[in-house]
Amino acid sequence: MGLDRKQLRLYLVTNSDGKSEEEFLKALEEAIGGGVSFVQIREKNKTTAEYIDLVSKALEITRKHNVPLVVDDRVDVVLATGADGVHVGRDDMPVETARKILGKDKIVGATTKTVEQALAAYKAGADYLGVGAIYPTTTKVKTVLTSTDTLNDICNAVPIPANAIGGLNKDNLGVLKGIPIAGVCVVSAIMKADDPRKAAAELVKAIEEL
Ligand code: TZP
Ligand code: MG
Repeated sequence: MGLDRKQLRLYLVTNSDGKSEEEFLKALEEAIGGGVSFVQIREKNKTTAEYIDLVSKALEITRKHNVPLVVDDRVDVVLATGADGVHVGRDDMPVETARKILGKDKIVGATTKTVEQALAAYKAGADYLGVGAIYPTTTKVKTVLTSTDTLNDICNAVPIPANAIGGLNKDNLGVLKGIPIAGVCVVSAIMKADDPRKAAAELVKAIEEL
């Protein structure tokens, strides 16, 4: 599946902790209704069977709305469910290996924190990059900050699209102004919102104003 840069504009990384399956799937569909254009399912506390089940159900929603869905880290879950691709972090499967296993038609995204890592991920076959954390985040305990200067350098160094991630919300995107990102990735700003549809719509507006 070819990835269009525009699809990365509002990228939701999910976290179903604290939500029933029904609540989680409803939040996902509402968020897409509000403007989420790309979804990454990221679960750290599920068994493989539970993970496959949740991704299969999430795919029914994302397919209906024509939104790509990738799975954090788990190439096996992508193969089992037919999801659109995988997102690999620094300690996950190497991009080259994920690309080899999934083939050219699946999406492979990678987290990078330096220009060197970004160039390596691009050469290894990544379709897009996630860069951060821009701000401190409570979602991921083990992460280091990436400066907006580095984000800008990465965007200019690689021909593939790059997104900003980490502690971002509708009120603090100003630091990204002028940086040629494809979009913004969020977890809490949508997953912890009382109204995920409204939260997504407000984020889209803030991104458009950049
Ligand atoms: N990678 C870098 S920061 C982050 C990930 C997965 C978490 C971002 O979560 P939030 O809640 O949007 O700060
Ligand atoms: Mg990961």
